Amino acid sequence: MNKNLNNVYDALVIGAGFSGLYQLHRLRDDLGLKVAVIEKGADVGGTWYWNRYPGARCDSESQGYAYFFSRKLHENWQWSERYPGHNEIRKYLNYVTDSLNLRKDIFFNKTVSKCSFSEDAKLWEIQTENGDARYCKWLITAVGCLSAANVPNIQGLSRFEGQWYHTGKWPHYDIDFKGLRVGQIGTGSTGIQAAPEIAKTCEHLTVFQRTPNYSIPARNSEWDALYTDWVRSHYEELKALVRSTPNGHPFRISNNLTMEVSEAERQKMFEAAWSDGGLRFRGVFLDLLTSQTANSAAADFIKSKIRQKVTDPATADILTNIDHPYAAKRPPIDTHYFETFNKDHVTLVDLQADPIAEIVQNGITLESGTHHELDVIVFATGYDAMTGPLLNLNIETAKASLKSYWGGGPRNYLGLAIPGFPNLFTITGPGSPSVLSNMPVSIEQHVDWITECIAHCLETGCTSIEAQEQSAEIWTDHVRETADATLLPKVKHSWYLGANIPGKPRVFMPYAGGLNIYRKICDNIAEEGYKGFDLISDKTHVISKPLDFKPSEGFMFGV
Ligand code: N01
Repeated sequence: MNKNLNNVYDALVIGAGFSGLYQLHRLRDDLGLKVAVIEKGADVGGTWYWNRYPGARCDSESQGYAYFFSRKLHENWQWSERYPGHNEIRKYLNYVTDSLNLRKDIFFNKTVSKCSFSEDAKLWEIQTENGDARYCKWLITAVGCLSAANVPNIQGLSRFEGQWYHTGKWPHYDIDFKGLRVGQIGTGSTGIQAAPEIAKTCEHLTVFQRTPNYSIPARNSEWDALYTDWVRSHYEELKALVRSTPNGHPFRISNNLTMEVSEAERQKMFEAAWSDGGLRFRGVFLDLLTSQTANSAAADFIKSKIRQKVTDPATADILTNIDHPYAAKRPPIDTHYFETFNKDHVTLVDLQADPIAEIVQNGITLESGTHHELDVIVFATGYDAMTGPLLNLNIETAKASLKSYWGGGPRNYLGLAIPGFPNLFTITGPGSPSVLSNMPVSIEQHVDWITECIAHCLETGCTSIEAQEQSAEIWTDHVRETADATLLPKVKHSWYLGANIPGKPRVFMPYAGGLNIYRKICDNIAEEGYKGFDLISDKTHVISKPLDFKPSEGFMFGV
């Protein structure tokens, strides 16, 4: 180790998105620690630094997609639309960065290549691809759940003579699609946002659909001055709301059960939710994700709406040939997605009927031999979600690597800490509500918990904290059982299960018990002296807190 005073830190944070920025602020400004952030990109933003594809916009509503730790930050910021666009989110994160003077403690353009723990020095060594190394006692990953882009291994891509892009690594300049024939692979939340925008300017758009998807109209609109004033002056109410809902969104999930209202009433309620638009649709009934009958009612309603929008019945058939429960895959929301297929220059290709055989110099050829000539291919093909960004850090100790420990799928305690990896915390790791919730709200909860945990260690002279193996076993079982109580694991082709990545263990990754319940569990564990963790003091006295809690005293599902 080539350590000197300059490259040894109390804490290092990897990633400068929503989580890394807030974690830096809390550890540096509240605990007074020497902290730095190591960031791959050239600026702050995390997910939003990379996701600049046409139509990139957050599906969470603006009034809830923000930090709530500071009234001042809240009151001095103004969103312009119901859903924040990617440019505006970057502007917001830059505003927060500058307001809190965070930039001076961020190293940009540095990709972490390895994190190794030295048992002797009790320090993490963080190496980057540039060849430098930094050391810290506390290591916090803030790498996001959806940052490892997945470009599928389709034969022939290297031969393609046009341009190709992945939505999650979009160039930082405008691409002019005028006069170009574009092929888009993927119809998840991203593809559903991108297709209508690309279709506005390209000569021809061909959408290659493997799995059709439900989507609810977003009904985006500009905020008027009255609403802006309302949001600014209702900071406490909004904060209390997002922190109390199971999904962290600024709306409540109804207590109504789908089949306990009459058919007429049910249709009226679906219609009202459809008109309202966005992820709120999921909240119209309590049991949409726990009852197949309830879910089928919602699914039938949405399919009938898609049919009304799409003029060609054969195209409508392909778009509505959906075999999974509504919202069991991440439910997209859209602006004129289905209507895009009514345009003469937009073609839908059903890959279930005719899969891609190969990519050739001038386009994509299907197994039937049908060929689509293309100038551009857009991969809206998602991510090696949740575990991918963490495994890419090559985290290891002398005894184990994270890759080997997670060989059978992620295993940790609260999604926050991993046995055998001391003083390491994973913000929004697998096993936490993360992608089933409004991310900034989940992020604040994690960062606050980690900060209080480190403060506790500093106050009590504890030099090392590590999740117990038994805690990880109980928590991992609880995450699985909670998901099994819903329709979520019924979708076999879902990235929640890792099914989109060849060879990835099929394990349901996010915690489906609801952010509000999860928050209580985490708080109780902290209040009881970090139950389920081993805390080791300077004198190597082990203060072990055996885990005896039963995590599932409640259950509520959040989107
Ligand atoms: O990725 P996805 P995404 N051949 O994995 C298809 C978040 N997000 O980028 O379903 C052909 O959902 C794949 O098909 P299938 C949100 O959490 C947030 O759209 O595997 N097709 C699918 O259609 C979201 O869930 C916002 O059969 C292939 C698509 O590509 C997450 O990001 C906005 C293929 C991938 O869909 C990921 O969404 C947008 C192949 N070889 C996204 N491989 C916000 O609001 C994959 N596909 C914050």
